[in-house]
Amino acid sequence: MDKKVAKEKFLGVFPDLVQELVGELKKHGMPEDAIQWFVRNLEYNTPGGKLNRGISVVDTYALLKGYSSYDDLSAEEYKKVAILGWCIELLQAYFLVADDMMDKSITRRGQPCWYKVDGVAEIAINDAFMLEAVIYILLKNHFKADAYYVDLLELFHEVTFQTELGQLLDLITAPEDHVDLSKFSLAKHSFIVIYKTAYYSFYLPVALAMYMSGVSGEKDLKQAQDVLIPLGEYFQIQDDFLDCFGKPEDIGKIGTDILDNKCSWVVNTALKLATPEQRELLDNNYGRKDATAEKKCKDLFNEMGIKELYLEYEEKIVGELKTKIANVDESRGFKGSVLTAFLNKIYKRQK
Ligand code: GPP
Ligand code: MG
Ligand code: MG
Ligand code: MG
Repeated sequence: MDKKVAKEKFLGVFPDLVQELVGELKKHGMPEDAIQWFVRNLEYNTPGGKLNRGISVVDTYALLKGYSSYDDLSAEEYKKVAILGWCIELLQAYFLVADDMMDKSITRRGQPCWYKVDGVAEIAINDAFMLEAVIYILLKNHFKADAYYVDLLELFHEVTFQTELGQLLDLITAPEDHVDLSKFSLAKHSFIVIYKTAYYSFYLPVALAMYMSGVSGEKDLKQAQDVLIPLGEYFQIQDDFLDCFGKPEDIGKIGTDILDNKCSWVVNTALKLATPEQRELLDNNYGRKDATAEKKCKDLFNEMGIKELYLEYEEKIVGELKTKIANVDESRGFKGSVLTAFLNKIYKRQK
């Protein structure tokens, strides 16, 4: 399926869900201005991203069912699996609205962060809660009669909690106003990115598709998790690497991790190898809101060969992931190709 066509089809489901949720507010007798606010919250924060997570629920489901194209799914079946995809996009919207307030960010997806929009401010906190709450309304409306309904609920709750654990550690490890590199380590980096990103971005879409397709025994969920969690960690390490070494015209943003005192893979790798002099340079220049200090850190990272270490890491992790995928036991209907599809999407990505 062509990527653009897949996205268009997925986006085509969203207006129906907005209408369905508006119906829920009407049942409660909410006045028109409140309904309009809610619709604006949904539309501003949910469909504007790449939608990779949501679309991969549909793609994974089709692969597990042995369908060769979306045309093999009935309209009803497509809508149902797409709703699971939209539930991840709602979860992501909820996280990002809240995260932007915690991080005091200015823009997101090329527009002002929701809390920065005129008249929104702290109401964004309630809006974030509502983005989360409607996940469970959609699940109830569309999956209550299915045997795996409780599995879906438990999965969303568990993954949400894991993401919150990652967010907590992220926030207390790199406070904005206080640089303390002794709080950083590659082990802490690994914990943060696995909890903050890998569970909801990589494991969740596949696990949802597995429940809906019925290929969801404990052993198979574990096989998926054993690849998708390290794969999600690899994805975030790429993100950290590109923040420092990627070209803005490729990555579509200007990296700010050094200026922002981020506990990124790049600085952690440098800290592990730094001589006392190099460490002092980092202590004095990392996380300062200052372009000259940022340049000194970048020059040091180049001098220390962080780029080469990244390429070494990449070959090593990809080799390990390929071996794990090759050893997947497909006897119960799970397919290694689901995992290969994810790996191929990110290997050597420049953006
Ligand atoms: C974004 O990370 C934050 C999350 C994915 C999780 C937020 C979790 C909550 C429980 C609110 P980031 O701040 O490192 O990335 P970005 O640069 O996109 O803001
Ligand atoms: Mg943020
Ligand atoms: Mg954050
Ligand atoms: Mg980043």
